[in-house]
Amino acid sequence: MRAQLTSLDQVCGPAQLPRYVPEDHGVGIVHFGAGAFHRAHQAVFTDEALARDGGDWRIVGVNLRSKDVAAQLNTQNGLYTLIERGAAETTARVIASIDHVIAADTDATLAMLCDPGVRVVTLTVTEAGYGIERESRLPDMKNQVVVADLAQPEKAVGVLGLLVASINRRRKLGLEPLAILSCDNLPANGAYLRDGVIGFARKAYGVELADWIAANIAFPSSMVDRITPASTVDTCQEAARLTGCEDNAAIETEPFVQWVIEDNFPSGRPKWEAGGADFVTDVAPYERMKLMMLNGSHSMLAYSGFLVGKTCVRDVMQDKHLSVLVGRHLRAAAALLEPLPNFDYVEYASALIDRFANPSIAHKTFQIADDGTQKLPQRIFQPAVEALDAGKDIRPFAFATAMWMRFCTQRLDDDECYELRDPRAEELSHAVSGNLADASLLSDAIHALPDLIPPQLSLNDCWRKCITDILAMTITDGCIAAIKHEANLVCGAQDTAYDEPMPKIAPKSAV
Ligand code: CS2
Repeated sequence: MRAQLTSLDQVCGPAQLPRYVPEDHGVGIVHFGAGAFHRAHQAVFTDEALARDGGDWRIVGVNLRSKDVAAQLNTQNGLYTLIERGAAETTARVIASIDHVIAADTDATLAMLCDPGVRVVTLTVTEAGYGIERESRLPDMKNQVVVADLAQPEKAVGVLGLLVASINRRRKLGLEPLAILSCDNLPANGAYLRDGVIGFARKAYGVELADWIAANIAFPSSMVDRITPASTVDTCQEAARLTGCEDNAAIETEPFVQWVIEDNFPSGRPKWEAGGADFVTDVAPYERMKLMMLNGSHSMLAYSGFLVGKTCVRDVMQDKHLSVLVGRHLRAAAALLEPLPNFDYVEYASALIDRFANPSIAHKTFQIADDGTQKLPQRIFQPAVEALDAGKDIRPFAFATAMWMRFCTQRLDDDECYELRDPRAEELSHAVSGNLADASLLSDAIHALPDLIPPQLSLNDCWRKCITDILAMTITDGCIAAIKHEANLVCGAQDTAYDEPMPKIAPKSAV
């Protein structure tokens, strides 16, 4: 029987070991949301920064609900195996940047956030995890956790409440100001979190603390990228092969990794450049590109792929019809982007296609399909509004939206049902019920949901007609037929014509 990974001395396999002694470094970062993505991304950049530049920058994770990851990592003294699966080879390294993880414990979280060594807070809590209203960027009073935390701010259990309670205490203790860095796929994630935190502080503690936060706490924006499927039994088996140890916290990811960060850290930061992070003055163009191209096409392919039985993104990319639609979506999104100096969207799109097709990464379409109401506004609806304004083709965005609506019916063509995992699932199910067989009624009901599809789209006849037509075809002829029909529109020919390689991507903005 293998020993469990609890110390670096036990590792006896090809996996690389950290090039520093973890115990020599103190904690400087608290991270909210220590799931697979964090372990494949920020923790790895920090590992590299510790190796190359040292410093007291180890991480304490905070998971607000789940206790599983904390239990796994804490048993292993924070150590875990990172498996990088390229199309041709697999490599592994043991990451030691996480000190420990706190699970669902307000006192321990506040104590850690008020540790004088902590100067940076990072977050990957998903689009749905902030409790901030999208439009107003104020605390979301429909969110039960936000409401409860506002009533008892010192007993907070949510992101905003814990951040504000700790800032209030740190201020009284005279500790260094924090930089709070959102790493979720949201537009202007820094400003979004800043407004939410300030709004919460104003309501819970009053205007003085709110003003102090506005003047002292930094909320840099950042764009993060690394395709990271949920770990499986295979992941742990592969980790065991590569480290000689049992590792219940192992994760697998692709070789590609990117982090673009606004450089605004009042009390210092790790040298994340060591891991390849780019520090820029304006993250917005990178964020738009990633949200609209990678995440937009991801959502489109996840809904349409799942509906026709494609379990993983790589399976979608093997499908000649769906891969044509991925190419179309990438071109349509790229055509909305301003040119970025020294950056080629055509190359970016080709690299995305290769990453999606990576045969070694089993990224589930059902996983990406989660939380559509939280993801589509920035990935699909906003680009659609921009396309309308610019007189460009809205069809790719309407197609993605129609496939999401069809997904919301929770019915495959053969009537098999599946779970709808979305914070607004109840509202969606209510909108869908009774309208399953009528595309027009179904689309009306979903368009009528508040704060979801922007009025520029819902009041536009052309948009509404595209959605109804596509949705109707999925209902009457089935999803496979609707996808084939759509791909034929792109290729302007019959089914067989696009055995050819995908047409070359040439967005206007890139040339
Ligand atoms: C995906 C993202 O699950 C999803 O919605 O689109 O998690 C995607 O894999 C990452 O943003 C890649 O960086």
